[in-house]
Amino acid sequence: MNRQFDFISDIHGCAHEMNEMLSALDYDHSQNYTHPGGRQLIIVGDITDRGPNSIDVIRITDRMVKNGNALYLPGNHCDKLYRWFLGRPVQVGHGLEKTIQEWEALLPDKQQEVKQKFMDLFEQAPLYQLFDDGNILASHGGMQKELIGRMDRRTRNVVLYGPTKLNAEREPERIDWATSYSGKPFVIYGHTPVWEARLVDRTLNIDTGCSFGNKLTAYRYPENEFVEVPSTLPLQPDHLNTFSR
Ligand SMILES: [Mn+2]
Repeated sequence: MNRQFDFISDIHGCAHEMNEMLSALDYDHSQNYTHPGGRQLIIVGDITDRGPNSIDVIRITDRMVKNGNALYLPGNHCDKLYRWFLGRPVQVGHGLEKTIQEWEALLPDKQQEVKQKFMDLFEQAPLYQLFDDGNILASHGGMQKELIGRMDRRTRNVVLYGPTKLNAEREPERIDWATSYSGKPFVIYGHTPVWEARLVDRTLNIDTGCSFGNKLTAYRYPENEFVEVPSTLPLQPDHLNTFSR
């Protein structure tokens, strides 16, 4: 029998809502978050930044991945935190400052432990993942037909940042790629916060802006069901995108 999955994305330091979601989905907190039905949680990137408890989200993710109860995929915020841990020059903003602040407040041995957990998670994560004999594909920023099966630099950029085009200033700008996606797998992604999970043709955006005060959404496969947990953070409507379809 094929395994059953629960996809969530863009937890962004919202450990409280993540725990609520795990309870709602019946993952057992006392058993390393094992699901009694053998389900697996698929975390589609951006586990840290903006929210109040990024360190806890790293710990829970690490524990679930180590016990086989979750698969973690990277997002652009994860990539930035990874590069910061490596000591590379990164612009600290867009919520990364909160994660750093939380991490710096830890005792040195805890700092080392959390850093190691996160680095291991990031280094061992696949860029994106196919499920159910290639019927489903999960990728943080989205996907394009011609990139499926590839692991090169361009694919990495699309996975982390979503498909972009160069604007008049020759800077990359996000495009609404979902309306023209023509690949075979059904793509589950996040990265662009929306008010409600957004289904367009064979694409599903499940980033419902928990860190911006909206909600955390899980998509259950193959049941094709949604489970939602309201955010406890103040609502920031300006950060939630509205699309015409
Ligand atoms: Mn993102």
